[in-house]
Amino acid sequence: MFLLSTHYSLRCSTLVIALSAAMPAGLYSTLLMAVVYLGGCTYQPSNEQLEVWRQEAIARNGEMVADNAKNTQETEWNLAIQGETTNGKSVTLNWQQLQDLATTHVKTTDANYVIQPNQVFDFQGVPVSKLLQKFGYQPGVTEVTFIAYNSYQVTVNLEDLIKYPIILAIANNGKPMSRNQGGPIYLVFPQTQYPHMRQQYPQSFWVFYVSNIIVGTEPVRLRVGKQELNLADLETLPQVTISETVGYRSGWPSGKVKLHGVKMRNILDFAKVKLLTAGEVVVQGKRKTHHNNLNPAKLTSADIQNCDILLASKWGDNKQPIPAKMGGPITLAFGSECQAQTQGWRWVTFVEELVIKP
Ligand SMILES: Nc1nc2c(c(=O)[nH]1)N[C@H]1C(S)=C(S)[C@@H](COP(=O)(O)O)O[C@H]1N2
Ligand SMILES: [Mo]
Repeated sequence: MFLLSTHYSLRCSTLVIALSAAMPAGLYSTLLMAVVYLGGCTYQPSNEQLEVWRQEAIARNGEMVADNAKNTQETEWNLAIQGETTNGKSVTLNWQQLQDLATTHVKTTDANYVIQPNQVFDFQGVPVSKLLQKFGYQPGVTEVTFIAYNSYQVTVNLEDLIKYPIILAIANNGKPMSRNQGGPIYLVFPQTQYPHMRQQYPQSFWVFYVSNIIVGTEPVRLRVGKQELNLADLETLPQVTISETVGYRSGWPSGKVKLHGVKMRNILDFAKVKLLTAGEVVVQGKRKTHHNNLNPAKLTSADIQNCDILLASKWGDNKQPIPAKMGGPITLAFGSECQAQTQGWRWVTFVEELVIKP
């Protein structure tokens, strides 16, 4: 169990929601603790506010319980390795293959176990270095991005992954890890053996339920219905630049950012997709990490005609490619003239496919 990280206790007003989101299950004990902790805050939320948070927490918890019920079987869990591997192809390791590779033990404290921060656990798993050796990496790759089932992502230096036994743990003290321990696959850093890792890779780097590993950044590739477009295809289309405050979850600067890409309607024209008035396009990111998407990016044919909806592949003043660290190579972006309509739409990262519902 991961209880009350210290930084949550500092953020009184967000405590209840933060805790409920933090815990895959066990809502009521969570709420109880949260309420106890609120006593120590200077700001006292009203009963109405608490009730709103409670309802939000219950809704969120219900979703997570439903998700867990769907996916508790470890035999269904696999790990995709994608991006700039030696042959550039993605591979998916199934649970059996992962188990066979998971022969390394790392004895370390757990950055997330704040009740007894000095307790040492015996984590067993696959060293990321072993995967990098097995599947290779292309020259110039400097980082690897780990993506979780809940869309959370972190990026780690390739050099550190090669140098240190940073592992994808699948067992703790001889037992598979449950969801509320971060299982079935938990990114673990050997911070007991290498204490400098505590500062470099604190709690936020310990990713629960890892589902994808991206070596460097994937090439630009977009499925549109049954077709596949590449960078050269997209470069034949009119290039558009917007300057917006982005809605991506992590890795982007705050304030206005320039995004460069092509308009959704031009992509559909290029792919000769004809949408009827009632037609829809669903913008699909990485499938596994899509499960908890509250606002699927479903675009209607009117949205696509009337709005500047972009698939971006470059950003900033010097038009740099969007790295995996920022959810690239392709992200969904909305121009502000559609702000009213785009409220609630999701700025999808790692866009892989446009699912057409003509
Ligand atoms: N899969 C996943 N791993 C994650 C997170 C997350 O939201 N999803 N949050 C990170 C952060 S910011 C922290 S502080 C620790 C503890 O998160 P928790 O308090 O949500 O349990 O887990 C890290 N690993
Ligand atoms: Mo965190």
